[in-house]
Amino acid sequence: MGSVNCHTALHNNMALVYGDLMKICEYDCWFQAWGTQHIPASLVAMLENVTIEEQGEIMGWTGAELRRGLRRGFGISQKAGPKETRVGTIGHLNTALNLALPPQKPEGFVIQVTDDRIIIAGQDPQGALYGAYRLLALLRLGGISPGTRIAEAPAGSHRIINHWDNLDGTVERGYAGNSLFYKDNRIDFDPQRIEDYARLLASVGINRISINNANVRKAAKKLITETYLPDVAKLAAIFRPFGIRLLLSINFASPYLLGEVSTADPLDPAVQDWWKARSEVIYRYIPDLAGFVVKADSEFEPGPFQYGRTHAQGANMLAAALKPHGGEVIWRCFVYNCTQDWRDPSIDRAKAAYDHFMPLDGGFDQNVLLQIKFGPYDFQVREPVSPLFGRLSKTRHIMELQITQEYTGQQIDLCYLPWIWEDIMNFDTAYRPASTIRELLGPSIEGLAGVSNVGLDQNWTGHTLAQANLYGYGRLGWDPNLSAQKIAEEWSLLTFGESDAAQTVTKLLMKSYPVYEGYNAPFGVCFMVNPGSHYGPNPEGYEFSKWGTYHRADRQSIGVDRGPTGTGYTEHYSPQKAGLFRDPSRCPEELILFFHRLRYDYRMKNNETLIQNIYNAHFEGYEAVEAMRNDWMGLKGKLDETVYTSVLSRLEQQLENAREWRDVINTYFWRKTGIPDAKGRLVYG
Ligand code: GCW
Repeated sequence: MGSVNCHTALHNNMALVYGDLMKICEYDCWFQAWGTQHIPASLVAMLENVTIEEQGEIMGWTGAELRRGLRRGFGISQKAGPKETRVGTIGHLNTALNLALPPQKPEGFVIQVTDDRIIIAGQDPQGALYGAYRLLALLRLGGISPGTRIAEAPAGSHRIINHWDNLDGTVERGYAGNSLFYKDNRIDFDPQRIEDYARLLASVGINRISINNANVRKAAKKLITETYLPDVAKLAAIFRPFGIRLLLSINFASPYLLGEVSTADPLDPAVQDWWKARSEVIYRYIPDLAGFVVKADSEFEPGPFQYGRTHAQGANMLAAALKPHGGEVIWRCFVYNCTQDWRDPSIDRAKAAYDHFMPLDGGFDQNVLLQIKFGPYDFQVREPVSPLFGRLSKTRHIMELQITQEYTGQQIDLCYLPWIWEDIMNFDTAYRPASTIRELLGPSIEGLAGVSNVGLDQNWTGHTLAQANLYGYGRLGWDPNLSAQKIAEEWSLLTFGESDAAQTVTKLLMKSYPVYEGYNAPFGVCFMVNPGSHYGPNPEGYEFSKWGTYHRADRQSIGVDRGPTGTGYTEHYSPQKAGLFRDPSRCPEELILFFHRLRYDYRMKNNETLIQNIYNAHFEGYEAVEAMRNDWMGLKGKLDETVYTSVLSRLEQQLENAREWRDVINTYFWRKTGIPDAKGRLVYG
C-alpha cells in the first residue's frame, strides 16, 4: 500500500516467509504479502482469470481491488485461461451463467467454487465488493476449495466509523498521531493514504464514515460552507468506490454561528429554511452524503434545549432538510448534566440518556437514528448495557462503541476490545424471547458506530496490536455471532501468518481485557482516572467534580445504590434484568459497585471480602502484565524486529502503568479503610 517504504520492498518479491519469521509491514495491517504457498494450484488458475461483466463505479472497483489483492497479497497476476473467476451481481450472474443463486439481504454475497470456476456474486455491487474482500481473506485463512459455498450478509445496515478529528489536525482522544484529513485548519490529506484507509475499512464491511469531531468547535462549523465543501467532495470521491459514504458532524447553532440567522431555534421558519438551503448546497458537492452527526445539548455543545425545544423537534428539523436528498440525521444520546453538584445525591448521570430519550420514543422522523453509547456512562472499562436498547421500540437507533482506547489504555496498554464487545453482544435485554444485543443487531439496533482509533502514525493505530480493535469492530458489526477468540485468531493469522507470533498474539489479545480491568477499575467502580486526560490512576479525580461521576468511597463503604431505594436506575431495565441488578447476591460481580453501595467487608462469591478482592485484582493485574510482557519477549528472533521492538516498548510502558495503578488504588483504599491486605503485600502505607 501507499507511499510507504516497507511496502515497496515487500511487494517486489514474494519470498517473504523464511523459516517461521514473517516480514510484517505494519502499514499493511491485515493485507500482508502472504505468498501463494497456501493456495492450491487449481485455485490459482481460476484466480488468474478474473472477469467483471457489469459496469458501475463500485463494480469496476471491485474488479480492481480483487486483482490488486491477488497480485500484492499472493503474487497472482492475470492471464487468459480455461478456468476463471466471475464477479457480478446475483441477478446478472444467474442469467448470464444460468445459475440459481438465492437472493441475499442488501450488501450480502455468495461465493461459490466449482472445479473450474469461482463465482463472487453480490446482491448488489457493494455485496460483490465485500465478497471479493472475503475471498481474499479466506484464501489466506483457509476454507476455499472446490465445493465451497459461502453466503453472508451484514447484520446491521449502518456500519459507521466516527472520527473525532479537528480541523487543526489534532484528534480528540486520538492516540495514533494527527488527523488523516486535516492540517492547520485546512483539509489536507494524502490521497493514497486515504485510499489505503478506505480499503482497510471496506474490507471489514464499514459503509459510512463521519470525518469530523462531534464537538464541532472553531473552524469545524465551516466545513459545511463552500470554503471547505470542494475538498470534502474530494475526500468523498476517494471513499465512494469503496461503498463508504461520508457523514458530517454539524454544529446545531450553525445558522447564527455562521452569522446568517439570529437564532438556531428549530421551530423558527428562518432556521428551517437556512438548513434546507444549506443542505442543497452540501448535496451539490456530495450527492450521496449519508447525513449529519449531531452532538446537541451535550458537554457545552449547543442544542434545542437552549430554545425550550425537545430533541425530537431539533432532530426532525434537520431531518426535514436532509430528506429530499436521502440523508439521515444521526442524533447522539450523550445528553446529561455536566455541571451538576456532587453534594446532591439525587442526580444520577447514568439515568440521563434514558430520561431524556425514552419519553420521546416515537417522536422522531423516519430519517433520524439515535446513536446511543453502549453503556449509560461513557465507555468505561465496565458498564452495564444502556437500558435504552431493547426498550426503544418506535425509534430507529444504533449503538456507539469506542475503538479508540480513551479509558482502556490509550493505545499504550494492550486492551483487546472485541472481548468486551462480545460481552455486550451477549447482554440479554430480556424484553422478548430473542432479545440479546446480538439478536437485536439488525432487526432493531440498525448498526454500530465506532469512534476511530487511527491517525497518521505509520502503523495507523499507535500500538500495532490495536489494529485488531479496528479489524474486530468491523467484523463484529458485520457478524455479531463471531466470538472475540475467532476474530483474534483471524486477525493474528492475517497479520502475522502461521507462526508462533500469531498464536502468542491471539493469547495475549484474549487475556488483555480482563487484565486491564483488574489493575484499572474492577467491579464496575468507573472513573478513577485523571480528569481531562483520562489516563493514569486518580481515585478521587472525579469525586467532587461537576461531571457527575462518583463512587462516594468513605472509610466503610463504596459504590452507588442504583436500586429503588437509591437512584432508581435499575428500574429502567426489564423486570427480569432489574431484579437481577437490584440484588447484590445475583448482580454480576463485575458490575457490583456500579449498582450497589457495599461495605468493604461484604463477602464476594469467592468468600473473600470486597476490599480483599479489590487488592487482589490490582496485584494480580500487575503480575499478569508482567507475564504478558514475558510472553512477548519469547518472540524475540521469531518476529519482525520493528514490530517486536515497538510492541515491547509499549508492554514495558504498560507494566509501569499497571504498577502505578496497583499502588495508587490499593494504597488509597488501605489508607481510607485501615484494612490491610490479607496477604501482606501492601507496603506503601
Ligand atoms: O468521553 C467523552 C470524551 C469526549 C467526547 C465525548 C463524546 C467528542 O471524553 O472527548 O467528545 O465523550 O462522546 O461526545
